Amino acid sequence: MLEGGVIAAIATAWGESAIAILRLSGSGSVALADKFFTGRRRLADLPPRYMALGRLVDRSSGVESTVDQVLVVRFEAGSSYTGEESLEIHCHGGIAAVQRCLELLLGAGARPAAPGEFTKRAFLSGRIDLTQAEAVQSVIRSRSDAALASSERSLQGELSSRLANLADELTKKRAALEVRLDYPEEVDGQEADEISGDIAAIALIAHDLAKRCHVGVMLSGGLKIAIVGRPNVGKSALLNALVGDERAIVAETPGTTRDTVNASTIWRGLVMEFVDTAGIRSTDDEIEGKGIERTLMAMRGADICVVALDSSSPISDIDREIASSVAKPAVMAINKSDLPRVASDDDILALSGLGPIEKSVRTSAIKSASPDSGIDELKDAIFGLALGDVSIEEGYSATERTVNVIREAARFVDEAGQAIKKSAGVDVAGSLLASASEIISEQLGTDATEELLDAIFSTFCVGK
Ligand SMILES: Nc1nc2c(ncn2[C@@H]2O[C@H](COP(=O)(O)OP(=O)(O)O)[C@@H](O)[C@H]2O)c(=O)[nH]1
Ligand SMILES: [Mg+2]
Repeated sequence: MLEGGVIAAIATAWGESAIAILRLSGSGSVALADKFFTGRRRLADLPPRYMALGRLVDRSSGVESTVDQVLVVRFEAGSSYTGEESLEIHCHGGIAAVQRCLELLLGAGARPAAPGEFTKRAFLSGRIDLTQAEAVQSVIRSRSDAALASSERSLQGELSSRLANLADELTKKRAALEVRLDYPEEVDGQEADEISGDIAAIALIAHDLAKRCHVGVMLSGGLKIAIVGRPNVGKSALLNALVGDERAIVAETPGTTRDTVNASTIWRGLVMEFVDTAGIRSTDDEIEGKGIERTLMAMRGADICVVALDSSSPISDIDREIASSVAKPAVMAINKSDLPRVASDDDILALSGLGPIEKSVRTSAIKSASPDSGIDELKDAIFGLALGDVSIEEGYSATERTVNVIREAARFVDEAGQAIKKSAGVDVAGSLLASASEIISEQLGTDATEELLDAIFSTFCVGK
């Protein structure tokens, strides 16, 4: 539960910097800061959104001592980030000055803000909805221009208005079905077709939105890609080539990569995090055995796999075993394309039928500097697989939770359509649409429970 009162926190990152900013929010913030502020006028007399230069002074020992020279700006209730009376104090950066300033404020009755509490207050006062609150977090976490753009789209309310539009459509359709219930005669074939057509259109909106948000999740969280394959096919060399850096040890002796190595690169705005894994091989060497466990684990944690092959040697049973154990959408890297080809096309083709391998690219990891190394094509293939038919400009930053909510809503709508088709009745369809609209409303925050709010805001940093 949120308590009221004045909350205070450092809003900038910890460490040496030119300035640091403290935030105060809640009724009484200005009076509280005025106890320590010495300037040409009192903060209470300062026009809102104007900065005043002054000092924060500590008088607790009976002698006045300057804690730091500061710039202060105050915001009035109704026109601040939180919607409450609030204040920002800009002091010198580093650790001591900002920490002392914070201690002064806490000593005078301000409470240390909980993680995300400023944004939570902004939500509770109706300044932003839940989707926008989550977007604040993804703006902060953005690591690429594309990630930032998708976060800004969500923050500006584009995603919220699409969700609201979806909720609207659901309500309208439900109302129409309820009217239909007042006429108890059976739904005839033509009418059923019409209703299920309308429902299918709503389902399409929901599925499209879920896909766009999934792209947003990948944009902000990065795409995890496990490079798997038998020893010596060039997985470590591929990792180095993909990120353009010597991150993993490349060696001629099979089985040298015994740990997993992570490295990332940004490709067309998408952060790609590659995990190089130990080669999968039937072995009784215990250390390598652990490496294999890690491979399977890396594959589990990955969004996408790169299945690496060595085209200069015949396809083996281990290659086939690996291909059939792939459980994520995968791209095949037919590596060592600079060497004479030994693996037969038929054997390679047969591999892609064993697992969810959707594309294949010929690569030469050791010729990564050359334009025909296939490395960029490999990244493009991964990019295409991740985004599907959604373009990066259509992504909406969102959390995994949001994507699941929208997917669940889409499933309810799908089921409603099926209910109509199977003549299970308009009442069944109506209640399925009601379930869909309920969870969308919760997502928008109109019905959010305290548990949900806590789960969301506790992931924020303090001061946000
Ligand atoms: N000719 C050629 N050699 C490669 C290529 N990729 C990797 N290698 C070599 O294959 C050996 C094994 O590479 P490495 O990346 O350690 O394989 P890993 O065990 O799958 O990680 C090393 O000697 C690499 O130099 C390639 O594209 N072409
Ligand atoms: Mg290796």
